[in-house]
Amino acid sequence: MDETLREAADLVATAERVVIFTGAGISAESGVPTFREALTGLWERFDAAKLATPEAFDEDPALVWGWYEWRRALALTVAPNPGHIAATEILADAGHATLITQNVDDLHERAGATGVLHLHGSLFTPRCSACARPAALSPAPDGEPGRITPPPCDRCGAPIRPGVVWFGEALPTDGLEEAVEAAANADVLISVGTSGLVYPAAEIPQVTARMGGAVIQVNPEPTPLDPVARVNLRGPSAEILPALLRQSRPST
Ligand code: BJW
Ligand code: ZN
Repeated sequence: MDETLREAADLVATAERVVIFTGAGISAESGVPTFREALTGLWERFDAAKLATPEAFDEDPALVWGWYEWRRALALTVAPNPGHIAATEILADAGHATLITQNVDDLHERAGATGVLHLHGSLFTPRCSACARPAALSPAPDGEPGRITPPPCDRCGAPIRPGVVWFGEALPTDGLEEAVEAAANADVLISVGTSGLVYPAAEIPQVTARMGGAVIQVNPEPTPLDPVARVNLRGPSAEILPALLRQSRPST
């Protein structure tokens, strides 16, 4: 048996407080493109980092709204993969568990997770770009992505925007505080499928390590978190997380 998997499984099996911290990589095997890898479809023509900004929305709201509506439609057609399901089960086995995600899809919830902390918001909570009034979702668009004029706010008429956190915007204060506290108190934090480049979220595993907890990283590629992680499990999360779950449970 692989020694690094055994070491990670022992850490998980003996931990009282477990945090799982996820990024785009956990949804990759469900068919949701990540941010910093080869982009497909619409993503090929536009730089995700430039579209995910308030400046892009101000300059061309129909382009940005159309891109997010296309992503919402895509998120509705895909399903949680074995990585999402194993994450839910690993947390269900722990005495005290927290799931923190940077993802704006709802695949953790659809895999049965509850109380998920969404640090970068959600594709499913649009709001007014001026007065922040929550807006109703219209039916998701069919077919090819394209420009869609955002609907006006019921209250003030300003364009509706996606309920996500763009570059330069503050993360939700309550969610971030809860996430930092859970990371600080974690015996084990499992970081899954994140490049660790976007702050302040990238600080979360570092907090666990600084406070003496063990960080396990699941990623097919090296990241800046490698030297901080007690164990680096190289591979796709839809394979590694189910293996970690199996290995961390007492054999019958
Ligand atoms: C697999 C896999 C498989 C592939 N299995 N793994 C400190 C230093 C430097 C800069 C900053 C700093 N503090 C703040 C900043 C600025 C900025 C920032 O971090 N910039 C850096 C890029 C340089 N941060 C911000 O602006 C943040 N706001 C802020 O700081 O506000 C301050 C403020 C305070 C008070 C008032 C006002 C302001 C906000 C950041 C928001 C990020 N938003 C996005 C878009 C969300 C909406 C959307 O989805 O469109 O969030 S950007 C994008 O990156 C998205 C993601 O959640 C986030 C992280 O990406 P993630 O998840 O790591 O994905 P990838 O694609 O990068 O990596 C995928 C990984 O998966 C790879 O490693 C693969 O190998 C792996 N993988 N297949 C497992 N099968
Ligand atoms: Zn409004």
